[in-house]
Amino acid sequence: MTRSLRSILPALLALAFAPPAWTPTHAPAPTARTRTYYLAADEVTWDYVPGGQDAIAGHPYVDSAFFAKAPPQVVSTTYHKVLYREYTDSSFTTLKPRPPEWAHLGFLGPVIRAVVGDTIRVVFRNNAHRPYSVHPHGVFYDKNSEGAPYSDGVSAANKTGDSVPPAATHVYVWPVPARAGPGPMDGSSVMWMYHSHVDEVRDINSGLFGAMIITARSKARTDGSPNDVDREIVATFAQVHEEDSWLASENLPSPDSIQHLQPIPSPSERQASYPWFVKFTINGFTRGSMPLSSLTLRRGQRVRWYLMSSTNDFDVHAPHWHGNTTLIAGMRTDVAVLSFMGMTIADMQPDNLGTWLFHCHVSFHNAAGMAVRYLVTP
Ligand SMILES: [Cu+2]
Repeated sequence: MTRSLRSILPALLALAFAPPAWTPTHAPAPTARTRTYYLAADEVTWDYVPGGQDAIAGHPYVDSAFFAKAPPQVVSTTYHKVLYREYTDSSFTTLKPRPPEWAHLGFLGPVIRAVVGDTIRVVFRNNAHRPYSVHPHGVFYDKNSEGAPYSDGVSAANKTGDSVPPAATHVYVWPVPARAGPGPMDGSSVMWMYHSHVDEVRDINSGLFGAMIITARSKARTDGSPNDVDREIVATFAQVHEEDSWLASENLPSPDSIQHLQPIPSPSERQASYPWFVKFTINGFTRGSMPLSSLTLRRGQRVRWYLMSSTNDFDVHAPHWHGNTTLIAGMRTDVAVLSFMGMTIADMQPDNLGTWLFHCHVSFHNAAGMAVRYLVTP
């Protein structure tokens, strides 16, 4: 063997026994791109208790359980609402089917997903009868993509996204910088909400809100989902005030009958007269009406729960899982804390088989139906 061959032999051997250069040790992080979503505000009917069963108690649904001091009343569970719905393209003719793993989203808009470094583009069509918008939390936006009208020194022509009239379309552009992605103490993904903000309270009570999930680039699959999570769930704890919806006049009975339903005889009985048209929901489901099939997990799965709340008085919640525990910011718990429009992430690896309660631990929220069930299978 020549001296020169001897000198390069170790390198040759290393090459011969090294894994091929193209063998990936991890799936490569996806390259940055623009992710376009076609989102419409549609007026649709939503039933808070499809099937009419109180799945928690195991008997037909009765709306009066919380209002024990008031005489039993029949209050409709069905309301005309304005919801964000996803379409396949800019023609807004074909609804994008919601995949089974997101069936639990209920009345929420679709999950908008992106990876740090991407740009989100939301083509928003207002199919409803008054102006609405899409206001995102967390991601970067200029004034034309903020979706919230207020006095900010910007001309109306340069902030047309603040209030999109009926039948109009607006394109929101939201870059996703590092500060919109996971922070030092976060896991591989974070959640932000998006909602209409022309009249924040009435728009949200009408139904216009949803969730965005942003994944760290080094932890993202090609579809943008976090590669160390097997199952993602979004759960919004919302006390929906139907009397504050823009569609209240067509949903609610006449003022006379509302008065009949809400006697306010004295301050001491105020709790008993709490408005009848408030729905205590998780994703628009109340008293266990979220189908169990939509919240079915497997033992050992790495499950990420993205929790958020809504904007009304008393929209402070204590999501509690029976049967399994979670990690929130690295700390073990089975009760999360949500303040108004709060967002929290809990990671669970279920080890306990069976059907389990998932409910708000605020006593009157729980009593009024803010509860669903989840199933852990082998
Ligand atoms: Cu609650």
